[in-house]
Amino acid sequence: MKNHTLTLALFAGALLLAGCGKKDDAASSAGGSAASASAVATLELTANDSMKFSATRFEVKAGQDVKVILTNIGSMPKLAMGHNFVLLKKGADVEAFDKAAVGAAATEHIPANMQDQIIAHTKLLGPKQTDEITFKAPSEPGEYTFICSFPAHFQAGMKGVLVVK
Ligand SMILES: [Cu+2]
Repeated sequence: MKNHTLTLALFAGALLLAGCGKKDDAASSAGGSAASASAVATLELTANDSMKFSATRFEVKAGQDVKVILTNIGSMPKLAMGHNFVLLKKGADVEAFDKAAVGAAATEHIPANMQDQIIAHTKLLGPKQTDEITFKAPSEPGEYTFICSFPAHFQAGMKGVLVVK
């Protein structure tokens, strides 16, 4: 019985890996054509001591290279008011992710066991800090949620959507 469960788990894992690989391939091939047609989409946003992102909606093209620049313009200490930008995959359980993130202080509120739900994320930023990340937009059009995974911030409304056209 145990072996059977383990086999199933391994099989599911292999499927996930295979799925990821395929997606990456699709993204890079789609990105190849998109990149030549369009420049990098640069998304600048700030986060403040009132737990607000300066922008909550961005539009990009499928497979486009995306650069996110997040700046924490607040002045409260990082331990009390840190901010990050975490873009989740389609179908990710945002509520569950956020709950898990609360207990993930050791990894700056990025839950290690839910890395597979993340497309990209910045570092957790203290006051006046900036982080810049680049990634390829998903090849599948749709709406992708981003959040700040610092405890209580998502619940307070620190979230937005990346619309892939
Ligand atoms: Cu925050």
